[in-house]
Amino acid sequence: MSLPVNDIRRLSELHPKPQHINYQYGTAGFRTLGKVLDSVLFRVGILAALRSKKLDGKTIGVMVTASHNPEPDNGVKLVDPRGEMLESSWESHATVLANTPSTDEFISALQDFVKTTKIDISKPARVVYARDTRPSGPALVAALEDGLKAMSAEGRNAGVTTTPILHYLVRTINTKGSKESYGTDTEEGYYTKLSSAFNKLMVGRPPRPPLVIDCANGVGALAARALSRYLVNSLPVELENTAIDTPGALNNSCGADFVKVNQKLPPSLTDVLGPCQRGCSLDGDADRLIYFYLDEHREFHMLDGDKITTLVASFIVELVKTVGLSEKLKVGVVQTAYANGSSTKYLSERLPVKCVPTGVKHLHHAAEQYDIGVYFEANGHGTVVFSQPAQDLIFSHQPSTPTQLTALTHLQNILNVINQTVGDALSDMLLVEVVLAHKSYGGAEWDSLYTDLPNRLVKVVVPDRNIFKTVDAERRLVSPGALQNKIDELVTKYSEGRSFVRPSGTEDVVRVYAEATTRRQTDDLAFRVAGLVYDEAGGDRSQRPKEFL
Ligand code: NG1
Ligand code: ZN
Repeated sequence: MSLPVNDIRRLSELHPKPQHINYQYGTAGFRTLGKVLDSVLFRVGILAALRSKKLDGKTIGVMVTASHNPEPDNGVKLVDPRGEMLESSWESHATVLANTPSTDEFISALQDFVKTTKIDISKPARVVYARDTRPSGPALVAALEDGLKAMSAEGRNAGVTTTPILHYLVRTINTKGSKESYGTDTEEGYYTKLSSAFNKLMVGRPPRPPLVIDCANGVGALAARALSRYLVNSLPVELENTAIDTPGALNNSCGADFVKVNQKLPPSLTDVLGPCQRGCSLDGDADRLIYFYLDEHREFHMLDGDKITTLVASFIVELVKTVGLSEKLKVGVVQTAYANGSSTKYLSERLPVKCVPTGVKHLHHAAEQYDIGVYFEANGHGTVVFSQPAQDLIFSHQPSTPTQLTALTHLQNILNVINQTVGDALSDMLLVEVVLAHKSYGGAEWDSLYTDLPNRLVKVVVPDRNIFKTVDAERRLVSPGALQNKIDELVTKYSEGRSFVRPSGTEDVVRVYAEATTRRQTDDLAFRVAGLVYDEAGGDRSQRPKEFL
């Protein structure tokens, strides 16, 4: 059997590739302005079908979203059968196929690809797809559906939903009826799985003051509302920034990225959040979560992905110890270079900690090397993964005391609250709430585990970010030239100074991170390094942003 070339040709003509645009499948799939993604979505539809055929008809996921990015942006990424990110070797195939200029060249690239990758076209193709609330979403989904149609793939439209729910659906569909069954393959199945485990964990805990959830005016608003119906007796919530139909509102002065980058409360919550009340922000597709609270002087305190890691990992370690399984279940943590130095210090004194390059796939894979791996990016994206033997042990172990039995039951329920496929703001939120309730912590007690070093993240626009090459989990540059030496020299002048530079995988910029002991020193270091980057990358000196000194 060969590719249905006629159908592909006919439908491809409806989705021509714009000239002069070079697409790249980056760490979060293809991501750029929604209005230039039509041809990409059509081609991704075809690629998803081929991926499914290659994997013997397993269901592949496609998510249409641009996450925390501005509303006019959109994007698309593929999800592999266990709910994890697309295998990296296929990322470059995706890039090649998206960039072939004409229908004829696209078809011949497809034919080469099918041959070299040894794809059996006669196999079935199954794809489940969803989108976030972006206005460009419906048209992009229609283009994706044309790609599926061209391949006669079986498509299941999961509608408007969060990225982590789509990942959950992919995993549940593919494990249905097997020993590794992960739940019911519906949104309702997701809410039921998470909430029933959560509700069991909250039995007997004192009532909690309401949690304010900033939904970023995105799809998280729909999911948080649906989930809250299952939490009436366990967790009172107040949903804010739920305007999913207001043009321009998505991620605008709200959401997890706004809070993390600006290190302040979304203005819309100023009159909502009371002193000592907990709040949290989701991002535009609800896979990132940042907590915060105001102290009694109404001063803002942020609890980011590093703080979540610390809270969650410590609690799991305690439970494992109480159950008496410390020898058999090793808990480890995975971070990136963006983790606050204080968090790395605190965690390394207690647990194995690994640093990997940015991008969920790196974190996820490293976490899978532990029996129980906790990973979070500082920006609030993360989860906990349990190896299959660890899960089997947790569900088969025979405790010898009532205390052990209680701890084991908690561990079993914790496992069901967690969305192991990918970072999931709502699942992570439930997990955090469980730990806070069990430890009787408010925001301040949680925050006091360690004190963040002041930090600053700056973007630098350069003519070509690809000249920036890094090593050592992105902590050191090997190109361009002597830039790393200059950074090293600068950093020594700052107490507890740390700074690194890497090209973004999702935006056409270079990112500069800096931390030091005071806010002033941190900002100074960040902007000086940004200035070095700008000069070294051939930026026009007269255009150099004034804050780069
Ligand atoms: P890039 O643009 O490669 O820095 C950003 C985030 C990543 C990850 C991806 C995917 C930072 C510094 N970087 O990547 O952590 O979340 O987006 O969305 O937060
Ligand atoms: Zn996101």
